[in-house]
Amino acid sequence: MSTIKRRNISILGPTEFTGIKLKEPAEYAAGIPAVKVALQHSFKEMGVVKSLHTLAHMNQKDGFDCPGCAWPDPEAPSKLGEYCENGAKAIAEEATNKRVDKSFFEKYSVEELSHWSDYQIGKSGRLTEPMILKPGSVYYEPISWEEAYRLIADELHKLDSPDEGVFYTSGRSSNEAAFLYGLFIRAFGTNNMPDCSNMCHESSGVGLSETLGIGKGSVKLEDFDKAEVILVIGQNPGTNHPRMLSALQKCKENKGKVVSINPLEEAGLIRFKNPQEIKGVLSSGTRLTDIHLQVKINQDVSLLKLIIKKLKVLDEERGDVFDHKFIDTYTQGYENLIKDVEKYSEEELLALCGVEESKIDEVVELLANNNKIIICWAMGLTQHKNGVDNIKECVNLLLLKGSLGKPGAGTCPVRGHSNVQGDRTVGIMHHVSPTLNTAIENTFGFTPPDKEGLDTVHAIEAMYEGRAKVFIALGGNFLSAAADTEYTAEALQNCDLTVSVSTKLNRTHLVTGKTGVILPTLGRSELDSKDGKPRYFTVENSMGKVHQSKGLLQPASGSLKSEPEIIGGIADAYFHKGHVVDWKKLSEHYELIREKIEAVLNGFDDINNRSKGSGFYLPNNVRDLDFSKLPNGKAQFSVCTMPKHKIDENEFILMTIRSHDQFNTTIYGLDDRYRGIYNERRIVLMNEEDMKKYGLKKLDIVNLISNYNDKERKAINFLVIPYNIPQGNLASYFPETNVLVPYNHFADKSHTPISKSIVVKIEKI
Ligand SMILES: Nc1nc2c(c(=O)[nH]1)N[C@H]1C(S)=C(S)[C@@H](COP(=O)(O)OP(=O)(O)OC[C@H]3O[C@@H](n4cnc5c(=O)[nH]c(N)nc54)[C@H](O)[C@@H]3O)O[C@H]1N2
Ligand SMILES: Nc1nc2c(c(=O)[nH]1)N[C@H]1C(S)=C(S)[C@@H](COP(=O)(O)OP(=O)(O)OC[C@H]3O[C@@H](n4cnc5c(=O)[nH]c(N)nc54)[C@H](O)[C@@H]3O)O[C@H]1N2
Ligand SMILES: [Mo]
Repeated sequence: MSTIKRRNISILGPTEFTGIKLKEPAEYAAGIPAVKVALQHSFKEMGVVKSLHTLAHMNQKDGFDCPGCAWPDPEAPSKLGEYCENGAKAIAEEATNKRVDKSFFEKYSVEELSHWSDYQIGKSGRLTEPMILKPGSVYYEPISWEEAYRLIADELHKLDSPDEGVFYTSGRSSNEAAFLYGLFIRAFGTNNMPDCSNMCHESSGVGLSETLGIGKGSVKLEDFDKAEVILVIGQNPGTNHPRMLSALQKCKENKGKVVSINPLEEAGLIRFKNPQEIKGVLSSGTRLTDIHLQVKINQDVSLLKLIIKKLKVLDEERGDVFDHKFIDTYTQGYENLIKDVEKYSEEELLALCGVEESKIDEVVELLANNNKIIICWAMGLTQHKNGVDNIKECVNLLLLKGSLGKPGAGTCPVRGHSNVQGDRTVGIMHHVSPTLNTAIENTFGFTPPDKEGLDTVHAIEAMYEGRAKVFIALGGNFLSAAADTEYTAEALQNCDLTVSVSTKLNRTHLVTGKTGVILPTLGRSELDSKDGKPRYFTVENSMGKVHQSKGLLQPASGSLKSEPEIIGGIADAYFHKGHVVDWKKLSEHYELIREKIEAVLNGFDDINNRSKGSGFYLPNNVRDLDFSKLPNGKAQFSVCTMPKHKIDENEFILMTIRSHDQFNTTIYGLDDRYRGIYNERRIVLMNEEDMKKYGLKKLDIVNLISNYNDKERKAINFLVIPYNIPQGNLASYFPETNVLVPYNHFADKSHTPISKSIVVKIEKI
């Protein structure tokens, strides 16, 4: 161990309150307030002219893809602009006129900055030039690109094995950047490619692959127009995927029904006033949710088992409730599934899920009478110990109804980051794929490693234990996004070198290895050109469509480089030109990268031409009802486990969720407008009966404490807010509560941290 003094960094930042104001939760999403807030954020960060110019090009065919969520664009985007309030905030955050430059870093030490809140850190502006934090120093100083590449290459050469390197990816990187990054990491010799997906939809990927043979959803946007029933489970689209509300609205206009399954009655799912339609703004809007099932946290499997059980009874009476022809032709495991649901009594399932039976019966009736069914879900299902089984139980329901491979029906895991799905498709993956390795070897002439790599939770453990020493991140904010903040901080600080390729300053830049490097990169919205010629890159949306994205704004600084160029620079410095791949050439010519993507991966034929315009869909075996890669060539029914929580008398289950004013760890503002919470993030939502039971009043201050394997973790200073949430359940925001999530408790098979079901005690101050 070195003798260099550790920096005195505040890992969690300030815990003071910011001045809460409470109102009633909203009764509708979007409408005029959304337009107003979108423009307020945009004007504040970019000024009026730049705002209007920028927003007009977002999600248009010749423009750039929204850097927010991965919801697809309609074929004919609205003339009023195809973006939402939170997309406008995402772009305002990136296209801000504020700068974090050399003088900023001369003024503030990392120790000082670590006492700022994430909100203040994020609002400082865009990074402008490469910076280095030298061992023992507390001030970042400028470093040239060439020196930075050389330093990184030297540290990589010093490692005893390539497996001592960890290469993280967040989901905003383009297909071209991610492909090149994955290629370099494999050429370097490791599969240590943790990515944000490990903390996000990994449970969906595993659950869907094992049952249907593809880790992606099967629906297309137009299926929403045709669906008879849409179940939205464990997802808050009003905040996190606002453009999905227009798709739900279309379903409603076509007489479809929307069911939401959520411990909270999220305002965004109640009623929607479409800001892109005059009638949407002026009228009372469209009622979206027909039936809301207020399930207890992590009891979706018991609720779904109960629904399946009740459907079975009806099927015995009517004979046509399940699609027996579909079941016989395409599936395997029906008898086991039925045997499994018969093990449980209706009463016990009802008590576990905590939902009113009459409402469940209404949903059962809807499902019995219709078979164009879509199930949408997000983090409310994936971030639990039984996250994979949550997904598989949804697949069970769709298989019983034959609701796959037909218009208006299918699976819809709603992705998070705007290109998280694409990054995985083009090779960001810690598992070994023999097919991919062979294709890389045939195309490039080197042999990729065949040892399994580390995912996010195991990479943290390896860094903590000194088995990994260099951490490189292509985007993201690893410290604040990952579980167990203090443990993760220790892990990063144990590294010899941590490198972040970033657009904006965040806490991971402050909690570094002995040496820390920041490499500033172009954002989505910015003009990326080479020799005066604009370049474009491609992304894949939540529904498997690949299309181009072309920035147009003047870059935040003349010193920024694109992500592919940065990867090429590191690779070139590492290999000293002594490698079969011409990294520099490849990294500068995105059309060459695309040609290689086409050569290595299935479904990208003629990508250079087909990605222009509205793009093309990648192959999807579920759409074609082709299950040939699965056992016996059949889609698989699954017997799903029920969650087991050991909860003492005075313990609760806590879900860590997003407010309306954040994008993951980027805090846009301090309001959660739809939930009626203003100017404060340190809050915990609690049922009024529970408050009475524990003698708590509105705005009392409490600490939240988790205890796993005899290790107590504490998050301090939260204001109690009475809320319509099931008894025994709590909700609070991430990243503030990430300190409570134990790094070594995660979903079976997918290893996604249990961020939505943390057992906690409350301590009144
Ligand atoms: N504006 C904005 N957009 C975003 C993001 C953002 O932070 N801000 N993040 C992006 C990313 S990376 C992602 S992954 C997505 C996240 O999108 P969401 O998954 O919608 O985000 P969360 O806030 O985590 O919300 C989870 C929802 O699940 C519910 N829930 C929690 N536990 C359970 C449960 O056990 N059962 C059920 N049925 N419901 C439960 C919560 O009440 C909440 O409504 O959004 C993407 N889009
Ligand atoms: N407790 C709890 N923890 C969670 C979750 C939860 O629900 N609860 N959700 C999890 C989920 S779903 C996810 S996806 C992860 C998110 O984990 P991450 O993806 O690691 O985190 P973000 O906050 O999205 O990363 C934001 C940073 O990305 C950088 N950035 C933005 N745009 C670009 C770009 O174009 N290029 C580059 N190179 N950098 C860019 C900026 O510097 C910004 O500060 O968090 C997970 N953590
Ligand atoms: Mo995510």
